[in-house]
Amino acid sequence: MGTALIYDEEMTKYKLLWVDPMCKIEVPERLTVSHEALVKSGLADRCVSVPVRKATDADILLVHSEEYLEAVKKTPYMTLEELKDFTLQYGDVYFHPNIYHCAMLAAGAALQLVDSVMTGKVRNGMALVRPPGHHSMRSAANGFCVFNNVAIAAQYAKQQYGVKRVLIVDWDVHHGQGVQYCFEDDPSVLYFSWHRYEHQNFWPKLRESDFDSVGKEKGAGFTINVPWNKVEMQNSDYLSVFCHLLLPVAYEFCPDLVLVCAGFDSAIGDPEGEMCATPDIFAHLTHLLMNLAGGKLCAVLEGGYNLTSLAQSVCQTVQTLLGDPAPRPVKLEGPCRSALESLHCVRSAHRQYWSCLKHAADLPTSDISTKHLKLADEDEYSDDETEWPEPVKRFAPAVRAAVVLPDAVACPDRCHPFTLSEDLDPFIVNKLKENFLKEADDGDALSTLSRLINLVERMEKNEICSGLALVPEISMATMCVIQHAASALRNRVLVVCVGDWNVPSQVTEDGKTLVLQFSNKESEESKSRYYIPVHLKKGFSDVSGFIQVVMGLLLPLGYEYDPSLVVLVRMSDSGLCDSAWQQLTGLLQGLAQGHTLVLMQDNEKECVGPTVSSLLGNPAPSLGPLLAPLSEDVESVEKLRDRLKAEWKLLQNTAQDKGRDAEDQS
Ligand code: Q6M
Ligand code: ZN
Repeated sequence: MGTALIYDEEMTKYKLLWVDPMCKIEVPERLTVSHEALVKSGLADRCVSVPVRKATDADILLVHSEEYLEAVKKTPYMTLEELKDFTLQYGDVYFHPNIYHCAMLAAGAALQLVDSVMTGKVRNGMALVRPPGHHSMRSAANGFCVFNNVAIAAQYAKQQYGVKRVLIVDWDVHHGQGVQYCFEDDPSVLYFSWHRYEHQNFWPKLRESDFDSVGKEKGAGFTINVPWNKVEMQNSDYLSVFCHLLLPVAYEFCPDLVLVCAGFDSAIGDPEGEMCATPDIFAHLTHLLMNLAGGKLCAVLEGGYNLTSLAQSVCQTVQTLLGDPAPRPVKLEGPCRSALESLHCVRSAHRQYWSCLKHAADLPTSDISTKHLKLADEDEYSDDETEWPEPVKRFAPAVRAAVVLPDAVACPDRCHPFTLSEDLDPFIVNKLKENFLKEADDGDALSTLSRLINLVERMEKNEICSGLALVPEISMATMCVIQHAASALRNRVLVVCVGDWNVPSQVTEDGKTLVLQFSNKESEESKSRYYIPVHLKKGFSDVSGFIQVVMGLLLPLGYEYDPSLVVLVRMSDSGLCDSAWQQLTGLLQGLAQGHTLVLMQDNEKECVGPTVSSLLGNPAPSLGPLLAPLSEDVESVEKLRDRLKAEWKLLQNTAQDKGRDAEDQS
C-alpha cells in the first residue's frame, strides 16, 4: 500500500502575462520547486507515480455550470486584450491561453488521486497542481482558481464510489469559499477551513467566512470555519484547533474519505498568510488525519507562495504520507489569546450539532467576541525578513517494529524479532538483579528485562522505531523501562496506561515521567502534576468518551510534554476494543519520533496482531460514527482539563484562558 504522487510539468505552462500586483505571486515555479524538492530528497522515488488526466466535461459539471464551462473553453482562442477583459469579471485571478488546459489537468489530477485511493491501488497520495481550486465557484473563477479541484473530487467520490461521508480539511490560509458554497446544505460533506480573517478585513473579506457560518438546512453543522483574527499564528495554535475541534468532530463524523485542500500559505515565510507555523507542523497535521477513513487521504495542492517554505512543507506532508515518523514538534508554547477566542467561538457555535462539543463553553460575551473590529496598524510585510531553520532530516530507522515475545509466540510478518544483539552489560544485569528480580526468578525473566532495556537503548539511538513486548509481569517491566529510560538526563517518558496499575508515586516525582492512566476504578484526585488518572463511568465500552479523552487531553498533553519515548501499557482485560486501541497506538506515534514501546501481559496474545499492525504504520480501522459520550464522563474530563490547564497550555480552549501572549494584554 503506497503513496501516490501526481504531477505533470504541463501545469507549469501558464503564467501572468500582464502587470497585476494581486496575481504576481502565483508563478509556475511554485510547482517546479515543490517537485524538485521531492525528487532531491528521494521522496518522489518512493511514491507511486500516477499520471494526470484531463477532467471530462461531465466531471467539471459535477460542480460548475454549463455556461461557465463554455465561457472558460473559449479562453484559449482569446487575444491578450480579450483575456484581460474576461479576467476583469472575476476577483484576483488571471487567464492565459493555456490555463483552461491546465485547469482540466488539475481537476483530472485530483480525480486520478481519488481513483487510485478508492480502488486500493495506493493508500493515500498527493497531487501537485496548478491552478488551485478552492476559491472557484459554480459560475466564477476567483483567487487564482478556475475549477474547484477538491469539490469536484468530493462529488466524484460520492458518485463513482458511493462514498457516504467526505471530510474536506482546508488548511490553506485563505477561506475556500467555493468549497463552502458547493456543500453548504450537504451533510455528506464536512468542510473544515481555517483562514486569515482579521475581522473580515482579509481577502476575500466575506461575512460568511466567520465562525457563525455553520452550513444551511440539512447541512447545518457541516461547515466549520475557524477565523484567524491575527497574523503570526504558531504551531500551537494549529495543533490546538486540531485537538479541541477538528479531530473530535472528524471522529464523530467518521468519514469514508479525507480530502485535504493542501495550501501551504499557512506556513512561515508566506507573504499572503504572514503566519509563523513551521513546515514540520504539516507532518503532524497529516499524521493526525491518517487514521481517519481507514487511511484514505488525498492531499491536493492549493496555495503557498514562499517557494522555500512551500517546498519544505510539501516534503513534510509527503514524507508523512509515506509513513516515516514525524519529527519532534518544535516550540509549542500554547495557543495565543486570539486563537483561543476563535476556538471558543467556533466550539460554541457548533455545540448544538456535535455531541463531542456539547459541553463546550457558551459563546463568549460580546466584549471578547471575535465580532469587534479593531485593526492593528498595518505593517508592510517584507518577504525576506522571516527566517526559520530548515526542518531536520527525517529518516525511518531500519527496523520499524521490533518484538520481544515468548518463544511460543510466532513473530508477526514484517516485524523484527528482538534478541540480544550483544552481550549483556554486567552493570545492567546487576542493577536488574538488585532492583527487580527475586532470587526465585529464572533466566527467562532476566532475559526479557534485559532485552527490553536493550530495545529502549536502540530506540534512543534511532536504530529501531517502535517495539512491542509481551511480558510475564507487566508492572515490573514497566518500572524497569521507565527507570532505565529516565535515568538518561535528557529523556522524558510519556506513559499511557490502559487499565489499572498502581502507579508508584516515586515514578512521577522527578518530572521525567508523565503518566496518563485510563482507569476502571474511581480514583482520588491526583497529587502530582505528572500523574493524571482518567476514569470513565462505563469503562472502555464507551468508545466516544475514550476518544474524547485521547483528543482533548492525551494528545495536547503529549505534544506539550514532548517525550523522547512513549510507553504504552495495556493491562490484562482492559476491555478496550481493538479498533480504539489501534487508534490510540496510531495517534501516539506522532510523538517522540514514533518511538512507542507497547507493553502487554503475556496472556494477551490475540492483541499482538492488531498492535503490530498499528506500529508498522497501518491505519487503524474506523470506529464508526460515534454516539454521544456519557455526560458525566465529559463533565469529569472537562473538570480535569480545567484543573490542569494552568500548567499545560495546550489544554486551553476557551477565551477565558490566558494565552501565551497574555502579558501584553490589558
Ligand atoms: C491576492 C492579494 C495579493 C489558492 C489560494 C489563492 C489565494 C488568492 C489570494 C488573492 N489575493 N496581495 O487560496 O492560495
Ligand atoms: Zn491560499
